[in-house]
This record gives sequence, structure tokens and C-alpha cells, in this order.
Amino acid sequence: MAIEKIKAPDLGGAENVEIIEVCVSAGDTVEAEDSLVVVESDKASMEIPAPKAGKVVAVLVNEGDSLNEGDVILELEAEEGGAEAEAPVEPAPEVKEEASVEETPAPVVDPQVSSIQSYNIPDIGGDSAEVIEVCVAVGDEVEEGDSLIVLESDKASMEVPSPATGTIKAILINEGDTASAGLPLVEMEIQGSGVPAVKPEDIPMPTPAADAKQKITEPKQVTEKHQPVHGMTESRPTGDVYAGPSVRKLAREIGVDLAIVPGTGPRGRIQKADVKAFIKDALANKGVGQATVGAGIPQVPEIDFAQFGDIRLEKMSKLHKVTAANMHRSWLNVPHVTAFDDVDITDLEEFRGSLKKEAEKAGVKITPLPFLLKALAKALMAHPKMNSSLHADGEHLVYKDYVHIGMAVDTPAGLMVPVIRDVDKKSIFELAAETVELAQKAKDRKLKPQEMQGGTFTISSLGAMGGTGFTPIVNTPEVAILGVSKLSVKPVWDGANFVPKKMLPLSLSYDHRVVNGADAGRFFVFLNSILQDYRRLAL
Ligand code: CAO
Repeated sequence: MAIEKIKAPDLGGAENVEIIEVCVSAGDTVEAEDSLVVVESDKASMEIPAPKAGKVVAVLVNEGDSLNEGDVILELEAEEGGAEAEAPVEPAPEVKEEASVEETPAPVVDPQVSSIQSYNIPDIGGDSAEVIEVCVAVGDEVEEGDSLIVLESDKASMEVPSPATGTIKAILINEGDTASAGLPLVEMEIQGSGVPAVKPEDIPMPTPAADAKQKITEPKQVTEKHQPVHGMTESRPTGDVYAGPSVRKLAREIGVDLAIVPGTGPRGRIQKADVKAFIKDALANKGVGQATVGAGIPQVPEIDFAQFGDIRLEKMSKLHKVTAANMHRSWLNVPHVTAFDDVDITDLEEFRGSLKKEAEKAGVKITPLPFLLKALAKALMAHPKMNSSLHADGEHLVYKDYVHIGMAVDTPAGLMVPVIRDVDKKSIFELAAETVELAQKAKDRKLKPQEMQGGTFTISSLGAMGGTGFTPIVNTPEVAILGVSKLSVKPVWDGANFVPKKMLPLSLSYDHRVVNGADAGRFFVFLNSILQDYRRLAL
């Protein structure tokens, strides 16, 4: 039997596309069309199928390699008379000439005038694909290049970017619809003279190839993904579930929500094995004799509430569902302990008050939050365990030499946690400006994924609302979170008299696998000593 070298097909003209999964090993028998490797760019992923049936003799590429057209992927002992795929490889979606967008002479626009433009599905390099996600809502302001929908076929998933900057006026397609080139997609209000920046048929379609080009100059940043908890979440914009098309398909077929499946692949990518392990776990837990084993989680019985009175059903938003899943995961996985303290911030409040005019001049509003952030950064640097994470192997702690603090923000769509980077290096005024900016972006749903990643600790402030204390849930893989409640004036005994003091209730929840009570106690005392006497920040 002949041994054939199976080469990479045309990847749409792109070079150095990353291999994110090698689906076969030497000795495997493959059928024509079975996936050999998966390549991926920032916007799309594509499986390269076997051109014919046979036995894999040697795999010549690895995960993480860059692939170019003509590179040998593997050696295959082809079955005699074995079925051949109709086409040697799944054709890469056609790369549209993006130049057509740029080359269109820019119309003279009057920025005061707006117009409604309709846009259709562009050429998606095949007959049709399923709409697996609609990423925008009516009223959303989108920028050119923001994702409108995500499409998925058997072999590829891809995002359709907005062709222009404007406001979504109507969405003409739904999740689950079958999309094909030319079908109506959205209507947008475009600011300008009424001439669209790009013609509808010019919507540039990202392809693995097109994105791979981008990747050469802008390598994807490798960042840890945080699991949002306690009602906080990263918004999961389009495709934020990091998985290839075949994994998505498998998950859909067996009804698994990928948002709650932990990925063990490179950069946390979810692989088929992860989905299977997840199912296995779920099945193992279900029906376990709780009296003897104790590991199973008893199901909450389903109740027909309508028998007690009128009810109405309201669909939970995607953000809400992701938040719920992540809170549940953290609550089940992390042994939580919460410590409470009331801190005397009378002096700090006086200092804050004295900065009011200066702050106004600098164009910022100063709440207690930036002071808390700054004090936290100092405390985290002095107590690095509180800024660490438990390694996935369960045998190491990962210490981080940076202090990036996530801030829970209440938004109409749900809770989000933008991350303020390098808090230790920023001034109070800078932190005040950044918290306002990030909170606004969160409320406008304008946060970019990287603005919600990389946090080392989280602060959740309910101080403006009220309450005397709460137990925040750790934002795994971080190991601690600070909850802030409402400041109140309380009588404090100074040794001779009761004097009125402004007391701030704080609650510190921590992961008891990593942080001992004594670690947390020392950290809390250190933090509170700064808040009580802000001059200590300079020590
Ligand atoms: N005690 C008393 N008053 C407080 C306070 C506290 N602990 N913290 C803030 N305030 C005051 C502020 O000084 C401000 O007062 P003025 O308007 O008189 O100056 C007012 O409350 C409103 O503050 P704010 O909410 O605009 O600003 P902030 O910096 O305190 O918080 C942000 C910003 C984004 C954290 C907040 O807007 C928010 O979204 N909080 C909700 C977070 C949340 O939901 N957490 C729970 C998540 S887990 O379920």
C-alpha cells in the first residue's frame, strides 16, 4: 500500500496559521473527511479533513505549529479502493478582497445627517451555515469590525463583522436560522450623508486565512481567563467560548453548555475530551448514593408554580446564564471563608473631602473606591499569596508580580468585572478616572474581552446601595475578594469616651485551599491599617 504525504491545502492565501488541535495520532485509522488538524485565527477556525481513508503512519505537525499551504501534515497509508473525499480538502472560505472596502473612494459625508442602511450576509465560502449566536441587540452601537453574528458549519465557525460604525436598528436573522450569502442581516443607522461607508455586498468576511495574516503582526495575547462569580462575569462576547467547530457541534448534539465546561487545551481551549470528561463527571455525580458517598449534589425538585397562582416566564440573558454557571462552579469548587471588619475611615473621609476641589479641577469624581484600590494594591504586594492562584496541577501556587484588580459593576445587562491594570502604579486621580471610564464602558457593553481578563483580586462595592455586610464569592482562579458595604457613623470607645467615627464595613472572602485564616487575618489588618491612617501608604 502506498504511503502518501498529506499536505495542507490552500488556506485562503494566508501564511503561518496556527494549529490549535491535532485530531489524530500515528496508528489511527481515518475515514475520508475525518478531521486531521484544526487551525484557528482570532475570528475563525477551520478543520482540515483527510482527503481519503487510510491509516496514519506518522503525524508531522504539533499543536502550536504554524501551518502554510503545502506543508506536510502527516503520512497516510491510503486504503486501496478507499473512499476519497469529493474535494481534496474542505475549501477555505473565500477571502474577500478587503481592498475593495478601502479602495472605494470615500464619499463626502455630512456627519450631521444619518441614514438607515441594510446589510446582507456576505459570501461565507459555502452554501449555508447555522447562526449560533447573535452578538448585538437593537439599539447597540457597533464599530466597524465588531462581530454581528457567529456562523457555524460542520467544519468551520466564523464571525461576521459589522461593515460600518453605527447603531443597530433591526436584526433580520435569529439564532438557529440557516444563513447563506445574500440573506438580510441587519439594518443600521449610519452617521453621514446617507452614503454607506461600504456597500452591503462589500462586508468583509473574516476567514482563517484573513485573520492569520493579521496574526503575524498582532500575535494573540495569551491571558488567563477568569471565571466570573458572585453575579459577576466577563461578558462572553462572540465566540468567547474557546472551542473549535467540531467540539461545538458535539456539545450541541449532547446538549452541553460549553460556557460551563473547563477547557484543558492550549490557552484553556475546550477540547472533545473536556466535553466527554464533563459528561462523565455529571453522570457519575447523578444518582450517587448520597447517604454513603456524599459527593452527589441532590437535584432541586421541579415544581409547577402555576398550581399556586399566576406565573410568567422570562428568558434569562446569556450574561445572566454564564454568571449563574460560573458562580455555581466557584461556589462548589472553592472552600470559602469570609472575615468581617469595620474600619475607621474618619480621617480618610476628611482627606477625600479636602480633595474635592482639586478633583473637580482634574475632571474626576472621587469616591472611596480609588482609595480602597490603592490600599488593596499595597496590601497585595505585601501579602503576595492573596494575589496568587492555585495551579491547575493542585501542587503549585502561581505568584503574580502584577496587581490587576477586578471591579464588580452592576449593569442593566448583568454584572461585569472590568479589570484595572497595575493598580499599584497609578495615582488616586488616575484610578478615579479609570473606574468611572470602565464602569461606563461596562454599562454601555463596550468592554473588550481583554479589559475583563487578567485580574488578580476583585473588589465588589455595594457601599452606595447599603447593607452592613455580605459574603462575596471568590472570583476563581483568584483566591480572594473584598466586599465593601455602606459607611455609617458609629460610636467608638476611645478609652475615655464614645466618639463618633465613620466606620466602613468590609468583608474578605478567601479560598481556604490557598489562604489560611492567619494569612487572611494579617492581610486584613495590614489593609485596614492603611485605610485607617492613609499616611501608611507611603511606608
Ligand atoms: N459607603 C457609603 N457611600 C459610598 C460608599 C460606601 N462604601 N461607596 C461609595 N459611596 C458613595 C459615593 O461616594 C457616591 O456618593 P456621592 O455621589 O455623594 O459622591 C455614591 O455612593 C455613588 O457612588 P458610585 O456607585 O457612583 O461610585 P463608586 O466608586 O462607589 O462605585 C461602581 C463604582 C462601578 C463599583 C458602582 O457604580 C457599582 O456598579 N457598584 C455595584 C457593584 C456590585 O453590584 N457589586 C456586587 C457584585 S456581586 O453580586
